[in-house]
Amino acid sequence: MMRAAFDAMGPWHGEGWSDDAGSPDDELPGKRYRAIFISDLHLGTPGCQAAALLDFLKSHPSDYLYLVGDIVDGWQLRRRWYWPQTHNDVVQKLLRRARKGCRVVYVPGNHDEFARGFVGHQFGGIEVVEDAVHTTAQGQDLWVTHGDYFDGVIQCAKWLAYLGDNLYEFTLKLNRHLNSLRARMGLPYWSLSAYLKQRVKQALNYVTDFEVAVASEARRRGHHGVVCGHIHRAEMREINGTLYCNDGDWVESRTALVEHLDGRLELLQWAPSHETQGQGHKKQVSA
Ligand SMILES: [Mn+2]
Repeated sequence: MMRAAFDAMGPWHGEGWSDDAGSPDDELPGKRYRAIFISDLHLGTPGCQAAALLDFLKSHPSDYLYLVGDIVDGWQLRRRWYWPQTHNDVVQKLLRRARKGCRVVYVPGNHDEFARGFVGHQFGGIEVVEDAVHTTAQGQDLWVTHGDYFDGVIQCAKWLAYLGDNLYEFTLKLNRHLNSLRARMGLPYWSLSAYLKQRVKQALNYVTDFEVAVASEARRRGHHGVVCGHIHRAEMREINGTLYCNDGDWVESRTALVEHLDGRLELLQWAPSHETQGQGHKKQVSA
């Protein structure tokens, strides 16, 4: 596997960020982060919230920008071509960022698996890697991967849940027959369905299964934590001593994981300006 480890490198921007002042896509005044992690933009689909993403990127310069997979939705584009100007603007913004000295690292996902054919190469300064290791300013090693390799776990759980669901319907019937039989035999009521419902609930918990699987693989590889996407569910928490971060998506939740200059990690949800009557505004999701 190709891997990028950039910890040894210092900051690569000087005071150079103002050199594009006056150009049409000026950075909006906003907080600078050490690193930004975004995934599941799904450019090329009507669901992609490209305008909000542009606002977010313009408002927050960073030393590192990780594109954690499903950036362009090759699956959807193959079925139906959809590429409005705002999606172009996002691509241009990313290229411009790389040109201006931001280290842009692209870890492809399953919807943009075509990019996996270009691992080890770079285009316009954007490096394509299979996965990466980001070291925070506090010295934490974070494994950066999209997360679709863990679909096996989810698929299996989904299948179990489906089986469980049908089984549940069946057991409701069985429960009635069983208990009328038990009553005739003078035995107390016992809920087979309640018992199985609990089992189905456990099977349905595939989000948790995914999170645990990703975190334990990160631990197995010797990292302090992991940054992934894929399931469109932003989250940041410790799982058995490993930091699990999911940066969410830009289809539904408009979320990003950011590393502050001091190494602190934070999950942000971006609210576009029309929702807040002013500058783009962010709120903390969890810490
Ligand atoms: Mn995905």
